[in-house]
Amino acid sequence: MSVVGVDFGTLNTVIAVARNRGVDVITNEVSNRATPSLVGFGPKSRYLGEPAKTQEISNLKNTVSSLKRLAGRTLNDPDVQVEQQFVSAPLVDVNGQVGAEVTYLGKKEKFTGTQLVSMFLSKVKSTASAELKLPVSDIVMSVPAWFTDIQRRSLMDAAEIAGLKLLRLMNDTTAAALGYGITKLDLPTAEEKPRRVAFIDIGHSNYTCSIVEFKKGELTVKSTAYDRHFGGRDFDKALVDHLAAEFKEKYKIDINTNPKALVRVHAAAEKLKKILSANQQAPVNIESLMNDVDVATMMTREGLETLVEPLLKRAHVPLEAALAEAKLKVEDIDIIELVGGCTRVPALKDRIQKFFGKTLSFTLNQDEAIARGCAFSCAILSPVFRVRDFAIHDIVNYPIEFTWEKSPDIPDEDTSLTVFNKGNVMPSTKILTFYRKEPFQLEAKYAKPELLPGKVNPWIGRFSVKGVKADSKDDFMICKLKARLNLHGILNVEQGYYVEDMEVEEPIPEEKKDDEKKDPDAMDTEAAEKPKTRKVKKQVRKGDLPIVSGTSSLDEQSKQTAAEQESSMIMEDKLVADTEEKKNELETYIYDMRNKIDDQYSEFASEDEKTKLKAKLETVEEWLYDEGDDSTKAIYISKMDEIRGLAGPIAQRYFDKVEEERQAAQAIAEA
Ligand code: ATP
Ligand code: K
Ligand code: MG
Repeated sequence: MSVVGVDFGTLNTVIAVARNRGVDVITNEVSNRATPSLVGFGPKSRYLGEPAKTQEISNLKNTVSSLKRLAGRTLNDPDVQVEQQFVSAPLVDVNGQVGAEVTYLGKKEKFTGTQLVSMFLSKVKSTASAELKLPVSDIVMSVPAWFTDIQRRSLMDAAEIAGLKLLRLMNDTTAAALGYGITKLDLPTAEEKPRRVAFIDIGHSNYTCSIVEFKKGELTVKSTAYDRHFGGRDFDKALVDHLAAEFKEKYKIDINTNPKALVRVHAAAEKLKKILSANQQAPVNIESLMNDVDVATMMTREGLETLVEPLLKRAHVPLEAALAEAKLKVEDIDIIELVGGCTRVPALKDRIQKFFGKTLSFTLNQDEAIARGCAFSCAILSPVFRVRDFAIHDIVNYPIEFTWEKSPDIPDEDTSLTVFNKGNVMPSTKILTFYRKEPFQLEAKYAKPELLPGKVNPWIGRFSVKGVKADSKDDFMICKLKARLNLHGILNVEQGYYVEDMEVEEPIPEEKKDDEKKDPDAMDTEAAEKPKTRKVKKQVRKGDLPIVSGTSSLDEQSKQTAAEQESSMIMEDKLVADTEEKKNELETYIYDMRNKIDDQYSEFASEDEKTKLKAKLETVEEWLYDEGDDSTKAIYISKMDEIRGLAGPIAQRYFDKVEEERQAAQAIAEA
């Protein structure tokens, strides 16, 4: 069984696998260690990952990016309106969730954010299994810490649709923290002062700071703060706006009216930004950007810093918030670890360093730390792998409350309770007690909607508790409900049961004196005495209460349908890829035979055979450039067979001759 960690980024996705020797980041089909998080749609198939990037500029309307930031959101959410600035395909509403409308197989189709993510995860799955040469199922994937229940459920559904078993949805910075802690051999012991590390992740779209305490074998997240709209793409956008204004003035072209030009300038801006991280200035040259105009300009690092000053001014905000929430001061932080591509920007490093007044640490691989942390987590959770356990205590970022209708029999009962507070440990289970004579319902929702991203609906779920009734004396049933904020950061009411108050007899725990404890013989004499007991009131579990849950997760039927749809799209993509491969093979074979027939095969074919073969090569080649340009796999194979019918016997004679010579040479050598 495979053990896989996935850092599903807004721009790039990194896949790490745990093997016996340790954790490695794997490369994709073009040997890159990161895969573009992109999905494209074409007339015959989809393009996932690298191929999606290759066709992006020529197929903007049918290419979708920002996948994870769409999952579980709604079209009218102001956050999603921000996303549309970065996504070239039109975003639309699909049954209450935001999705994209694209032209696929010649038809207009709408796919939800969940489906788009599942398509990309199918690709992640095939990339990982191609590298591991094993089927891949168990994965741990990272998400921004600010993701809510509905976003997390959408990602869980997407993974399931793609045929993956998500063992844990792990917060980005927590994954980085695990990767950090699990490899350190010098963590403080339980009695010592914990080591406090600030993990700062600034990626393409968001910025997170977590303060984490480490002791031997465990990590505890003390606080997490974030800016959902702060990342490399905002730097790119600032550069693009600047360049657009400059080109308008200098060249009288408006790139904002030309989507293709805009995307090309975006790509140039990202490249420019990266160069300016290492150099003081850099040129921008784009040929024939639009209206046949070539553009050329220069940019300095200082110029870029001036453009992004509004962003840089905000750089301390998540840091301050994380410290305040952890009730710590900058002096309390021992180490500041930076991850995420955007932490390479010198001005940002500068601001962060000034804030802490301490040298920053870059001991983790900035691009791979999160994927590696996820792979470690997967190894810990996987039954087939043996790793030292490392306890992870994450934190609740949004308080969750339960509400219910007042019981008609208990007039002064409260009707709501905040069960998970901000700052509580996560995962966590809480037992709720209700006194009821009839089945009842409760609802879970986020207690402070103003903390949620954009316009996320605070509603989490409705839970109906069945099988509740009064007992024979018309007394209340004491109902216990197990509410769990699980490993993924998702809330469920996992179990219901009822109890009865009963008087039970139990042994009195004896307090032993210290010297007695040390004397092994004392145990024997004690055991000989009859233990003293006492009567206590206890709640004894009597039976289960079934719970029917309604949450934002897809129902089984919809998931099944989506999974079948995904499988058939995978088959179609594969057929198209195989067809293309057969066509290429045929082209190569024609080219190869044409060379050989007048070269090494020449003396093994009669004139008549040569003429026939050459004629065949010519007709098939003509066919290939004509109607054969877009044919089926079976027909390409049959054309290949037709040529082989003529070329095969000639090639055979050649190989026989080669073999004869080899044997003769061997005989001489052995003589
Ligand atoms: P997110 O975490 O926001 O979902 P992500 O995980 O895809 O996004 P990363 O891979 O961490 O993001 O970082 C990508 C960003 O880092 C891009 O904006 C990229 O341009 C930027 N980046 C990468 N290298 C450099 C560099 N040398 N200088 C400046 N920026 C860089
Ligand atoms: K990434
Ligand atoms: Mg990231």
